[in-house]
Order: sequence, then structure tokens, then C-alpha cells
Amino acid sequence: MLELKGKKVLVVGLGKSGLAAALFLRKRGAQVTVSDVRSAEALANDIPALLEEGINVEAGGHGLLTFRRQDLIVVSPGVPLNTPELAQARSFGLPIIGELELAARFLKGRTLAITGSNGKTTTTTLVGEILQEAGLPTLVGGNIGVPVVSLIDQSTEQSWSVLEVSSFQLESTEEFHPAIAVILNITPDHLDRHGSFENYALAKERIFAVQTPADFVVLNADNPRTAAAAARARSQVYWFSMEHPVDQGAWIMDEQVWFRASKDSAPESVLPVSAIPLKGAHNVENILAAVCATRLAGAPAPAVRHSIEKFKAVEHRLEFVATVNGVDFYNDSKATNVDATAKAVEAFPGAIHLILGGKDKNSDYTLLADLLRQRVKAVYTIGSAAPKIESQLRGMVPIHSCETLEKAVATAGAAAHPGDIVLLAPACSSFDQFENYEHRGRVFKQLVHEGRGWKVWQNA
Ligand code: UMA
Repeated sequence: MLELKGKKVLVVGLGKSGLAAALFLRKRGAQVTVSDVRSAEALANDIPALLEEGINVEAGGHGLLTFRRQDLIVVSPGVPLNTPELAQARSFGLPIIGELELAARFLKGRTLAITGSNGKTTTTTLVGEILQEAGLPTLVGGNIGVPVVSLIDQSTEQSWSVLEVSSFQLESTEEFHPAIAVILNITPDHLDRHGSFENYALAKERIFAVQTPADFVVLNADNPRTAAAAARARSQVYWFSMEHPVDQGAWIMDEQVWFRASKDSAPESVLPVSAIPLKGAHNVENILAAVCATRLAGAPAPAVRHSIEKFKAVEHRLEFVATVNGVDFYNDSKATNVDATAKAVEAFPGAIHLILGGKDKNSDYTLLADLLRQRVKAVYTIGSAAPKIESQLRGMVPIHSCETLEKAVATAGAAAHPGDIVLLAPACSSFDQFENYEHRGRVFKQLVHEGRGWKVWQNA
């Protein structure tokens, strides 16, 4: 186990992960400094509590010297590893780990980790609910919004930590060792951070990098890049597929979800597809992955079935908001990449008014062209990515330049007819106009509810 007592540790980034990591490290006796590019005013909410704990704070930028006088550097997921100060520290041989790796060194019990470009949060939430229903001591955290270090104190030798893990977190792992690893899908995302699709995919594959033949990895047989990862796994590979039966894993056949525990065992029917309460084929994939992972973790079939039947869509993931003047509004603010937006659009047969835009991640929006032509009545653009989206999609579908979410909701609400759908599935991150995707989703829901009360859209 990592010895922290008396060690000088620098935590980079003072968001949720940095704050939790700094407090944890201090409690374990380290001399902790936190460094963040945001100003002291912007960090004013957190600084007093840190100072009180005896943690030093460097605000308003990263000092090169701060990054030299350390025994260990712990990086928040949102801080790129090629940040110049980190590159310099690396060249001096300083150990640099992420918050997930720090937590992994102390977390007790077994870990069930879930990654993928899309569906992570829904699947993680469902897996957590299934294991709880099965009576297993369960903790849920990670990219879902609960830093993994904050789970350490509650973890026991018996507990399962169900973790949503992102490529940003996996990139800096060394000993992170889930007993069950799940890769839901790998499609282009975060190309601005990882530089290429292949680098991004390899970061995701780190989820099984230190697994052994005693462990399990659950992979999507229908997603080519995910299926290709199997060649590098040393653990036992289980599959899920919407298209065909698999030797071991979960699949759909005759409108039923099936699971087979091993090549030699008989398939068991888990539940009918009609009993799945979530919209969209992508959510059926998430269910298959959850079935497979939780059966491998020892959850009995009735607990799996019952948890799925009563599962509710997670906030900001194709979340139904309200019907206003016969128009259904859906919040998929978590659709922060092109593939997630495609999945959201595919969940409806047509008549969609789609709100797109935010901060671009070096994405290719032309990949949406066919789907937009088939199902979308008009696109409403917002945020700094708007000019790029408009130039890539011009002529394929009517586009309204709205700049703000407020104007987009009002314009789409006024244009939509009864039976139409207004869908926020922006294909971009939110950081140009909002604190995060949750903030964007909440603002969207508020605008929809306000519009319903005041009937402002008719005048938009
Ligand atoms: N910062 C620096 N220097 C830099 C860059 C950032 O100091 O060079 C500072 C920022 O000023 C800010 C802090 O770092 O104060 C933010 O750190 P962070 O971005 O790691 O944010 P956290 O609040 O710690 O949230 C992180 C995850 N964020 C990211 O990966 C971007 C959260 O995932 C996660 O829920 C949380 O840890 C708990 O584990 C969010 C996310 O957007 C939901 N994830 C991406 C996604 O899902 O696509 C990967």
C-alpha cells in the first residue's frame, strides 16, 4: 500500500476529485498542496476548509516550482497529462497518478468497473441497484459524480465498488484491478484530449490491463473496436450482443434477454424486452451488459429481473421532461458526443427538433447527416461549436442559429407541432456556456417548465 505519512503530495485541480483526494491524503498524514488554474475568488467556497485542514492552496495557475518539490502528484481527471508542468515533473522522475489510481491502492473489497463512450452512467446505476437488490454490500462512484477516494472509508473486504470510469481516469492507472470490467462501446469522443481515436480506445482498454485469468471482462460483440479489445485481455471474456447468441454472456433473441454462464451451461431467459422500461436500443445494450456483469458478480436472476423492471431513466439521459401543447420534451444533456446524439435520435421514429452545440471536441458532425435527414425536422444550434456544426450540416436539414439554450428552447417550442419531439442531445460538452452537463440539463428543464407556465413560445 502507498505510504503517505509525511509525504509531500501535490493534488492538481480542485474540482470534486481534487477536493476529495486532498482531504483523504491529509487524513492519511501527507503534507498536501492543491494547485488549480482558477483564481482564489473562483475557489473561495473550498479554500477555507482546506486551509483549516492544513492543506496549502495554489490558485490562479500552476507554478513550475510547486510541481518540483513533491514526492507524489495526484491529477484530477480533467487535467490533461501533457500539461507542461506535469511534463516537467515527469522528466524529473516524479510519480504521477490519477485520483482513480490513488483510490484503487486503498479501496477494500472487489471492484466492478464500467467504461464506454456512452451508457456508462445508466449501466453503473443499474448495476449498483441490482447488486443492492441482491443483498450484496455495494458502493457506487467514479465518473458518475462521486470521486472514488470518497468510497474508501466505507469499503470493506466484502463490498463491491461499482465504478463508472472514464478514459481520462483510466489513462493514468497502473494497478487499478477490477474483478469485473465492462466496456460498453468505443466510438469517437474526447479526440481533443487523446489526440486520436486509437489513443482514446487504448486508454479505455486499460480497464483490463492488470486483470488475470481469475477476472472477467464483458465486451460488446456488436461494436468493432470493443470486440477487437478481446485479443489483448488475459481475463475471461464474456460478450453481449443485440444481434446473435454468444458462447458466454447475454443476448437478445425472440424478444427475450438471455444469459449463459458458460459455454457448457444452458441459456437462461432473463426477461422479455417489452419489460425493459427505458427508451432506445442503446439502453437495451446497457441492460445486456448489466445482466452479464451482475450475474458474474453473483446476483441471482430474480434480483436482476426485478431491478431492471423497476429501473428509471437516469437524470439527463434521454430523460422525459414534460409534454407542452402536445410536444414531448426530452433532456439528453449527457449526449456529449456525436455517437450519443445519434443514439438519442434513433430512439424516436421522427418529427424531432434537435438542439445541438456547446464546446466542440474535434468532432465530425457529418456523421449525423443521414439520421438527421430521416428523422429530424430542424436543428437549433447553440454555443461555440455552432458555426462548425452549421457548416458541416448545411443543406441537409433546416438549421436555426440560436446561440443560447434559452433561445433554442423558445424557437423549437414555437416551431413544433403536437406529436413532435424537442430533444436536447447536443453532441458537445457544455463548458463554454455551463458549469457542466448537469447544469445544462437543469437549465433546459427549467426553461421547458417555465415555457409551459407562461406560454412564451408562441411569440418566439
Ligand atoms: N484544472 C486545472 N488545470 C488544468 C485543467 C483543470 O487546475 O490544466 C482545474 C479546473 O480549474 C477545475 C478542476 O481542475 O477546478 C476540475 O477538475 P476535473 O475536470 O477533473 O473535475 P472534477 O470536478 O474533479 O470532476 C471529475 C470528472 N470530470 C472530468 O473528467 C472532466 C467528472 O466527470 C467526475 O464526475 C468527477 O471527477 C468525480 O469522479 C464529468 C465528465 O465530464 C462528469 N467526465 C467526462 C465524460 O463523462 O465525458 C470524462
